Amino acid sequence: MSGFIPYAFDALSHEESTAKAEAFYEYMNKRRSVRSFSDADVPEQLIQTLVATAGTAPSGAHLQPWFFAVVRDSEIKRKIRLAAEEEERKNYSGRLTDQWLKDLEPLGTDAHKEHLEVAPYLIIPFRQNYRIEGEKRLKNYYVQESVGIALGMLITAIHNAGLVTLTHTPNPMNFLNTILERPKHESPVVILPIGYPADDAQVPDLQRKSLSEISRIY
Ligand code: IYR
Repeated sequence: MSGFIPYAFDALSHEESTAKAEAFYEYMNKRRSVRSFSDADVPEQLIQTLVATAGTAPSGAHLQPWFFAVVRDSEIKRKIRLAAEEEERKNYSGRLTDQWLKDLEPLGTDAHKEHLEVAPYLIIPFRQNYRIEGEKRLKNYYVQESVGIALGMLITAIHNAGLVTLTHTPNPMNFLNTILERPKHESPVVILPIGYPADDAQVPDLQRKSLSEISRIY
């Protein structure tokens, strides 16, 4: 069939697959959202490789409806921090429901977002709600799903590279379009600070649901 090439398949035995899957699970189970960062630098090329990995995600009709803004400039990081903290102050002092605040309590979060300036990089994935071709505005498909998958792959790549991150979602977050000069058909999805954990970084003592709670074999 034209436009098709053979799939480059690396066959593994069941034993190899099982060993790889178990080792990967053990490693992924160590991933944690880290909220206190060191200011230690990360090579730019490494960040680029992580973004390239996110860009390998499957997407609706292979339209790849994403854009990743990578911020290393401290002035821009400062602007993002100030704008995010302004929104978060409103969230924590009235915009979030009492139940929501109660649900957040174990995480120890508040409106203070120092990590947005301390971490050497911020990555802000944007979803492209539609695409523009010449004068035409064309539909993208399964945009949320596609970008969600790419984001999951980015977080996995970050952890795999021995770095830490945190998914920060100030709400509303359209200030990011202004600061990062992104067009209006794009919406920011999350802010990911990326770097190394602070020496004294702590994480909440959380438990993950068991396999039987999250799954059933039919
Ligand atoms: N966006 C706020 C509140 C917040 C909301 C959820 I859902 C979290 O899992 C964590 C925090 C903040 O970033 O502090």
